[in-house]
Amino acid sequence: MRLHPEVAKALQSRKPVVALESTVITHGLPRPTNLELAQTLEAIVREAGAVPATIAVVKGQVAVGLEPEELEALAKDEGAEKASLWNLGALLAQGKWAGTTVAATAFLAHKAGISVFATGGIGGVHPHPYDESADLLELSRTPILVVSAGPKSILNLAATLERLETFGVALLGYRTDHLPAFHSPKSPYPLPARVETPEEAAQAFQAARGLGLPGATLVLNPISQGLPFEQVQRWVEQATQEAARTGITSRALTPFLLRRISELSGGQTDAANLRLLQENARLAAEIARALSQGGGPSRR
Ligand code: PSU
Ligand code: MN
Repeated sequence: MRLHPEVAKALQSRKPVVALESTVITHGLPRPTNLELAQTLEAIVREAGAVPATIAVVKGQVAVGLEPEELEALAKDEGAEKASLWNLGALLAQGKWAGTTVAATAFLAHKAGISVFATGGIGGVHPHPYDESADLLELSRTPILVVSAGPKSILNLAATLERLETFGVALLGYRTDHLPAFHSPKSPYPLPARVETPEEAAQAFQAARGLGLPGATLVLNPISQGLPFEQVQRWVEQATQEAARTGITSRALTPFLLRRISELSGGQTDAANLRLLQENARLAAEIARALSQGGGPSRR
């Protein structure tokens, strides 16, 4: 694992750092939007006073913080793999390039000593065919703070929320009482806790870490100008039926569904995805700052 010098320095001096995942770059968004977005997220984190650490697999090495040329090469590489926990070791051994999922990024960021991580939407339980993201299990055993706009809208939200509860993942609605639904700011499902400020989110995370709770704290940040929930559900239903009919499963399922609802919505879901990613990066940087001002989370 290679720590970028700027990231290493920030961690040493307890300056705020925000980890960013990279499957959204390699598999979540169309080219060349993906590169622009990746660069924009890093810039947003910097503007908000934190150091960005985009995590990816670069030529068989885990990189925590990428050089600009590496970010560009990753975004342009159509053969880049999707690194989750089940293939991470093999991808390293084989010298591959890969985007890291939420599961892999959370694991690696925590290992590197980073406390805050921003993504778009987390993976979860798919309605059909049977598929469940490794994000859920990893979030249950990695004490890191993750900012997302909710589980991705292609998922069975009720089942995903149940899983998060069962697995003991701490959930904080950011200025909301209901689970945000990625492209939509609100779903019908109530959350167990709510915070109003980055400081309150940081305090809840520190309290959980102080106890030594094993799981992540998920800050759920509703998209500011989202799409109507029922509308998105209709696109998702059609895309899901197509996936079932054509036999798309496993790690190909999430990328297929995201691309298909983007086509069905005339690009509206991609526009929403870009917006929520930027909003989450900003909030994550604010929380990272609040954490570092509070002395940082107590370590186990
Ligand atoms: N957030 C986005 N777009 C994405 C993802 C997240 O806005 O493409 C990625 C994340 O890396 C997440 C992955 O971990 O999709 C989920 O894939 P799966 O369901 O196969 O675990
Ligand atoms: Mn899967």
